[in-house]
Amino acid sequence: MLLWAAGCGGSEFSNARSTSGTGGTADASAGTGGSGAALGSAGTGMGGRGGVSGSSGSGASGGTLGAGGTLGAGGTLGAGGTLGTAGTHGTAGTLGAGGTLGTGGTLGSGGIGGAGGCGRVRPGPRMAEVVTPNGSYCIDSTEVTNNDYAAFLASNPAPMGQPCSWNTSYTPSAQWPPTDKGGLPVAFVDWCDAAAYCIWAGKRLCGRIGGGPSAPSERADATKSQWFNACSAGGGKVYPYGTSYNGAACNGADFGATAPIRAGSLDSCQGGVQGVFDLSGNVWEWEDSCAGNSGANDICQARGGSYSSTTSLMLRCDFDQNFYRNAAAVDGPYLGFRCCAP
Ligand SMILES: [Ca+2]
Repeated sequence: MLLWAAGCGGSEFSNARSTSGTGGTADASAGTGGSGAALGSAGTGMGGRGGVSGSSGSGASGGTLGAGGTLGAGGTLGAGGTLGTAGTHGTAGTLGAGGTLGTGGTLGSGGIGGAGGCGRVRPGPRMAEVVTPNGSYCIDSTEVTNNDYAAFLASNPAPMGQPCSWNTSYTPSAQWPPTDKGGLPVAFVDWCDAAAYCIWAGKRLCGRIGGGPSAPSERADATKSQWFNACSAGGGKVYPYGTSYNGAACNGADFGATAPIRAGSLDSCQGGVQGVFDLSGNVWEWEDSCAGNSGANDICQARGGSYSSTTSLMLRCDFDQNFYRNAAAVDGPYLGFRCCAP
């Protein structure tokens, strides 16, 4: 979302409010500014547009675009700003005033593109940004719901190739169409249904930080597994809400609901990333982490436990449950998914 590729002042920015060449400011999630590059000769230089273009910040407002440059001989224009790291549900940044026409000024460089893009409008749940030392990514704030999944089916999605060429239908194997479409997590889906949905939504099934699948051996490695990193807040938590088990926090068997609840409806089950819900309990969540890449009988992992998980162990962030890729004999009302990006 590079709003300003380079300074280009002139009369269009003659209503400058600023005489300073500095760029604008960004919110806390904004990146750092690029420096200005010299340009222009005396008498003909053009005002640059520096500043910061905040994009959607995580829970914050975007940055502002800095003011332009100065008028006068030898004046300098503001250094280019930065484009804020994109995040979730932030507001767009505002534009600063343009620079005035100067002579011999320097032209500010453009900003730096934001890394996240989690706030971009995509089908399915709103996404939250997860920042890690190994790179940032986005994760769905909730499990994918029946409503979300119905939109996918309505698109008449095409079959996938291997390892999913055996999967000729994306329709859940039971309870479809759902009697209650109101935000309950979709279930009765196999790995390929989940993967195809995420691709359709411009996302991917949560896998390895940086791209590709996460190896099953990396299930509790916060530097590798997107799902685990988000659940454990970078490895610092055992459960998304803390280090000690609380049977009343999330929808495991101890919660007593005995069925899935509306995705994201339980405030006490928020975390490890702020604004992300139900990483423990409600429904298991397929992960892009399989042993083998052959087809229906590959062993793939699901994460987080479900409403029917009777032990705290199964509801931990570092636990994984093995299922066949085609979910044969085990797909049920307790098995769903969420997506990540990129
Ligand atoms: Ca869950």
